[in-house]
Amino acid sequence: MHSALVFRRLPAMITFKTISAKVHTSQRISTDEALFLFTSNDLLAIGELAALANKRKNGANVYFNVNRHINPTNVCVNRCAFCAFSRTAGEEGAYTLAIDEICRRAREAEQDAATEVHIVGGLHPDLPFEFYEQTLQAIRTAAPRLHIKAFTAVEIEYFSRISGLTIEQVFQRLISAGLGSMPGGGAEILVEDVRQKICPEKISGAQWLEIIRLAHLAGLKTNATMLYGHVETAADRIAHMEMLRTLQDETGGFQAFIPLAFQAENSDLKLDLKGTSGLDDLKTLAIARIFLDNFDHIKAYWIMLGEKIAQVSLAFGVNDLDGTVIEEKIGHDAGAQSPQSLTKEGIIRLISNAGKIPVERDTLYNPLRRY
Ligand code: V47
Ligand code: SF4
Repeated sequence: MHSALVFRRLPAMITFKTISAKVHTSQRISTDEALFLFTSNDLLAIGELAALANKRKNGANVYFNVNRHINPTNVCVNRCAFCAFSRTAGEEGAYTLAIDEICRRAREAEQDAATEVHIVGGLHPDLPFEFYEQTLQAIRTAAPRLHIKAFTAVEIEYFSRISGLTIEQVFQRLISAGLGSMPGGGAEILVEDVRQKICPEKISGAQWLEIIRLAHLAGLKTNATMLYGHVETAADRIAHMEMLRTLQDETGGFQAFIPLAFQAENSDLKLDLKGTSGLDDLKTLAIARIFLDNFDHIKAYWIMLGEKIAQVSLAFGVNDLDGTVIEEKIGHDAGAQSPQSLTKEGIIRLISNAGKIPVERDTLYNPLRRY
């Protein structure tokens, strides 16, 4: 009997040993294998594999930069359920910074030896596209040595809607005004039914990916984040990472992958959610390092993780600790217990006490100084 049944190939059995063999020989692991790792509680074994994958790419180097976050406005028409930072126009606590104030903060950062400003904000119902364009131009004049990393894919899509420009034209205008690269926010979980629960007003996962693809084609490097620890499953996290891995195969435009641990306070999701555990944080970072074989950098964002987990993560495949940040609002409005900024010396200490080499980098990962 020559039926298809007889000759069908049975799926290979997934064991930790088969995954380990793949990582040791630099082979890509499958989504099923990543799911297997999420169901394992052998954190140290997963961490060891992630550390190996990281060592091959980055040796003992751990990167950080000296940067400052500026959030021009917290007024946002989306009001995502997980976001404690945003306000409706006119609500108590709503603010919008004048361009002069944004420039003052950028100038101050440059004087304090920052190399980057990281600018993201809400989707304001009244500000025109020119406000954002002029903001970039004004920063470039006020603090010409700073690299401007600004605007998520969500903001870019909004700029296109409010200006009538295509996404490509928005990029051209912003790059001409001084945009140097983009952060990785707004990705949340790219799976649609999760988005419907946590951010129904936000652009779809497919739109996020398409705008990032166009950013990469326009020559901008970006990061990619993943907001985890709310209503999503392990399978959703893997589907999210799989979409990023596929796009990275196509464009090569992603620099770092940044899992963002959900902070539950003051958000509309808080009632039945507590946020993440240290074990989940480390496992997620380690699996990301193993699964995203085409990403050079896995970043532990100490603001959401706390300094201690961020430091321990350096033994679990992480090779980037973000930067000094200076004034963080998004995580702290949602109850993050970390400090609002770290000094450069503080970051260097975290890294060298973990037995790694602190490397100050610029936004595009050119090393500036090893400590
Ligand atoms: O997109 C919002 C997240 C992001 C909460 O690219 C929350 O270098 C946790 O993207 N709990 C903005 N997270 C921050 C961001 C980022 C941060 C640092 C570095 C980079 C980079 C990017 O913050 C949002 C959203 O996913 N967020 N609310 C919350 N309650
Ligand atoms: Fe607005 Fe961004 Fe907060 Fe969503 S996460 S409400 S888009 S500021």
